[in-house]
Amino acid sequence: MHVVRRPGWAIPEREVTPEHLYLDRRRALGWLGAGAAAAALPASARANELLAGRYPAPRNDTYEVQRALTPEETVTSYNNFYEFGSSKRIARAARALELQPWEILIDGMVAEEKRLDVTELIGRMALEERVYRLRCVEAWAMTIPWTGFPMAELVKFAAPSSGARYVRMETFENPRVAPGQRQFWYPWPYVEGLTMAEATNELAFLVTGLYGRPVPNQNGAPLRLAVPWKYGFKSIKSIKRFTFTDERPVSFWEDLAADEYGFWANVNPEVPHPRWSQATERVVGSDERVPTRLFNGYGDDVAHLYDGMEDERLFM
Ligand SMILES: Nc1nc2c(c(=O)[nH]1)N[C@H]1C(S)=C(S)[C@@H](COP(=O)(O)O)O[C@H]1N2
Ligand SMILES: [Mo]
Repeated sequence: MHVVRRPGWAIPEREVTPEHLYLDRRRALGWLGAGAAAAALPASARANELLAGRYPAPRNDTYEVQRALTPEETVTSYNNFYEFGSSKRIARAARALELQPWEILIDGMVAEEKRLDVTELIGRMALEERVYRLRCVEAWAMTIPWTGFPMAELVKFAAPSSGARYVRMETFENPRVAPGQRQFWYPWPYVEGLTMAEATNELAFLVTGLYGRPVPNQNGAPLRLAVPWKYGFKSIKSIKRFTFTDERPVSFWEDLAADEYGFWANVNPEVPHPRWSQATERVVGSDERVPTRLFNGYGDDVAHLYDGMEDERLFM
């Protein structure tokens, strides 16, 4: 049982778009009972079918937010995924990503290196739904019902040694299917990292689904991160590898432009990006602009992680 707390950013569930609005639509799409037809589908669709039996997962109400849900159509058609291009309209290109097989490697400072298919990894985990806000460093925001499992469970499964201080995550690398990866001036593969304290904080979530079904390719299938108190670029998509290390990882964007995108990247309205203000954010799918919140509104859960770290560039 989850203890339901009501932190500052929480509101009663009825103020969030009611679940039945999208459950009904999903039923209307008839995706359930598609198992028999699965054999005729391409491999990527078949992998999704295998996992579809796990959905919808029970909602964990601890993480309600003060925003209406962003419409599913918007969440799945306005994306950042540079492997498939630098525009927001990469959903079609991302269909080329093959999800089966999808081997996950867990290595570095661990008791034993592990290689297993993502379906097996997800199969070991209890899935739940959480509604999180997503704040891109470009000053737009969404509110998304993710399905997944706490990153702390992945850490437990990995059994890192006591010397491990960071977890480094890496996206797939396959320029054959991802045209962006043919652009040699980017430091592929996409890399991100968290401290062990961040990775085991209860908010850090490994995403397998969205709106009650397997996460679509463009949103980071089959496994992506959601760390809602940080700018969106920290929430790495389509992860292949988790490496436990005592060295701070250099992330993709930090490697490209360290003055603009740092390791910590915690959301803060008072620390502007060098080229624009972070004071407000555009709510994608509406005409609204709203004030940005410190730690994207999740400070009660994470501010303590940064006590005594005033010398670090925590908000960029
Ligand atoms: N591998 C990979 N992960 C990525 C990105 C990317 O380009 N490649 N973009 C990041 C950025 S900048 C954001 S805002 C979010 C967007 O997630 P969404 O498209 O699901 O909203 O994914 C993040 N994860
Ligand atoms: Mo972003």
